Amino acid sequence: MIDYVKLNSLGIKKVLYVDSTESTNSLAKIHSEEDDMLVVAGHQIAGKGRFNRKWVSEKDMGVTLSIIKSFNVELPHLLNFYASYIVQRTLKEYIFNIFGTDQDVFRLKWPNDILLGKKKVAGILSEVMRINENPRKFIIGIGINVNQESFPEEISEKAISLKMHYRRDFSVYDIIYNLLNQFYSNLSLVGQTDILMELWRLNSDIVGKLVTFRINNENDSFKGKIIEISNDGGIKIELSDNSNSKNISTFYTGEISFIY
Ligand code: BT5
Repeated sequence: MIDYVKLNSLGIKKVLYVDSTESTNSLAKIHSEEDDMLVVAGHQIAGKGRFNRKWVSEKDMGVTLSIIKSFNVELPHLLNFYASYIVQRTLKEYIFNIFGTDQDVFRLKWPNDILLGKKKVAGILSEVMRINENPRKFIIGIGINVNQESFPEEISEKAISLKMHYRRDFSVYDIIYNLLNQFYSNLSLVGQTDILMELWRLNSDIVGKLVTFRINNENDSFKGKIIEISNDGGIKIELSDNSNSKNISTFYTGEISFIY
């Protein structure tokens, strides 16, 4: 059960729990006048990913929540890096506290995926409500696969849950509490881009990797090597174009797939 008093003590002012909704981000938008409000669902029937993609989850088997919060930030997309770092740190520490080991299996993948081994265990969808105002109101949607035992065929190669990896159940509510505790305890990082991005890089281990890069939902893709994740969140890729000259491009949006 959600312990509202415990959540209040962290800084959350309001909590809305629903058994089922289309998407917690969509529900949170209706409440976007609120600040420090948490919207949690037992089930999402139309969970959203980026670029109109879907987030698939089974009822009560994972974390599906959105945090409504104002931030005074120059680069709104850095909130994605904050949220993904917080999710990875939560999972790492939560698992370490249970097993005393194994926390290195959680890694960050640009721009905002959390991997368990080579597969995705959590994702972030943060949306800005009024882009031209500052502080801006953000809706930070977080999905974590906890006790789900399988995924639909189209994503079974790339999705994983804690249960599929550790072969036991975990408490979704403990994870939600730990997540919000980390989220509210580390807010100073949002104003310290250099430190945030250094922590993000340290927990990502993607520099030097060979990848296929695709810009959003476009069909075109190309291969290259990751050179750097810069402090503004951009990814620098050296494109493999068969010429001897170095062709390095920076991208701020898109998707990478590792070539193993
Ligand atoms: C994301 O998008 O990873 C953002 C996911 C955010 C979900 C949360 S849940 C609470 C809140 N309310 C919402 O409606 N959304 C947020 P993206 O990087 O675009 O990845 C989406 C892709 O991941 C899909 O196209 C699938 O390939 C894959 N996918 C879908 N469901 C998945 C799952 N449960 N686990 C791992 N991968 C999944």
